[in-house]
Amino acid sequence: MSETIKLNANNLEHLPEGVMVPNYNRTKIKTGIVHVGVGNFHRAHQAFYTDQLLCKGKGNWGISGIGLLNEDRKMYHAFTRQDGLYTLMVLDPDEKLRPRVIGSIVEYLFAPENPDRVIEKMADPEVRIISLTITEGGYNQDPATGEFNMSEKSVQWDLHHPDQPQTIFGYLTQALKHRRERKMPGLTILSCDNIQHNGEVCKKMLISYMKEAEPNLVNWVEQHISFPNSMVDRITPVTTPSDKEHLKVQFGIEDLWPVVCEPFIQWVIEDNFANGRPEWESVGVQFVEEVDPYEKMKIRLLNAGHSLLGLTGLLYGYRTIDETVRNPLLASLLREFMDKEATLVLGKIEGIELEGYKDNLVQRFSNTKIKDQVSRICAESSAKIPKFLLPTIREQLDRGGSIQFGTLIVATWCRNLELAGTSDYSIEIQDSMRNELEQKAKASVNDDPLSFLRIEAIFGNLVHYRRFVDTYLQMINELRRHHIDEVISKLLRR
Ligand code: CS2
Repeated sequence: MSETIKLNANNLEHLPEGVMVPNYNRTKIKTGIVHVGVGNFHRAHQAFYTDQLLCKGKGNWGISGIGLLNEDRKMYHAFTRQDGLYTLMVLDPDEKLRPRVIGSIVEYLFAPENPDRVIEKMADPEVRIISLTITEGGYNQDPATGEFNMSEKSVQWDLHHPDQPQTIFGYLTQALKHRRERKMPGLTILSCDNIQHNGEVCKKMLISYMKEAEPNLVNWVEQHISFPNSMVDRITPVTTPSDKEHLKVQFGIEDLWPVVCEPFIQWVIEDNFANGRPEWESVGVQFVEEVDPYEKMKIRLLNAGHSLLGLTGLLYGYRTIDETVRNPLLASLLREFMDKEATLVLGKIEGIELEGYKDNLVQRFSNTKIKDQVSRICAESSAKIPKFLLPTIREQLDRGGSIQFGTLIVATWCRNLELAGTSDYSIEIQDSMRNELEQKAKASVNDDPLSFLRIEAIFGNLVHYRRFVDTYLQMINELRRHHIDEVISKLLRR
């Protein structure tokens, strides 16, 4: 294709045939939803569901996107240049690609530039839902105690500078304070992160912050704000230059930041909305009374399965998840972990046939078009492992069940950190706890064999469980002596 078109509102009607575009008048759409943390995942998931709803003419719920962090400046730039539009490319191995331009994010505010505008937006009477994808670490929960980490630097900043907050808790507190003072109705705060009981965790963290910052507000929040739990699912890799090139060459669209994702999509939400909600069920969202079993299943199988493939895959030198799962040893390891450990602590889930769910997961991981990055999966493992994996190990320890596959994941994580920075290892660990992780992992080689497991903020009291410690020591020693391939083969033969 020789001519290319820059994506923006004026050019929408000039896009080539075969590209789906919003069929609604975006200038007339109200922002009933404020969404904090507009990354690729939100753009492939909630914004897509909402776009479908707007296309069906069902309700007037647009999204006002918020970038809270300095790192969101690049997204701000893309949204400003493209009037909030972007292209979603759903990559199905069996179907022809049909890009879709998403229009549901009708506004984007960059908080560091204008905190007041963001607070006012959240307090706007038009806004009835504030949804969040702020990552597992964004809730500032101490994994060892489950409590809010009040000593965190930006939390301390917010307590002393309530008008110029940096954290989500500071923003929500100011906005809700305005809503109460202005005698406005409450709203729903909808967490969409991979945390079990995400709504409850979000509420607990916010209330803990408020008890320090605005104790008088707590009662009002308890009465007027709802925090539904939800389970969200769609694998969405980091956008690569070749994704942009693909869109440009095949479809003639110049998009600063398109999103690619897999065909699978699921959103299960507890139907508990304080001030109305979109009719998302008409585009496939499931509203249920109890989300817990779905969340648990997804986090303990898919997310933990991802960490298993990612952390072992790094030791092989694989770059993408489809590569890892094509290795028959890793595919068997994944299945054994799911069947012999994770599944045993799930219980029954209504309407779900677990064997089929697991088969489907393996298929999703194998999608060769997705090229989901091992580096994405392993990033911020310090926030993921305590939520995705350690609860399974704990529950299996309590019931006297197998822990060897889960423990291998922990040992593999430590082994990667030991190797980081050495000449045999070219990967850079991306983790906000990186220094401490690397230091403790390296110290475990010669000084204190348990120094890694003694990181209490991650492992809590697991280091006091004899069976876990013995299994871990055996695995880490094997990983130091043998290639990962040998270690896994031996484990699978046991
Ligand atoms: C991944 C998730 O970040 C991770 O480790 O497991 O981003 C995963 O791809 C999504 O939760 C899929 O819904």
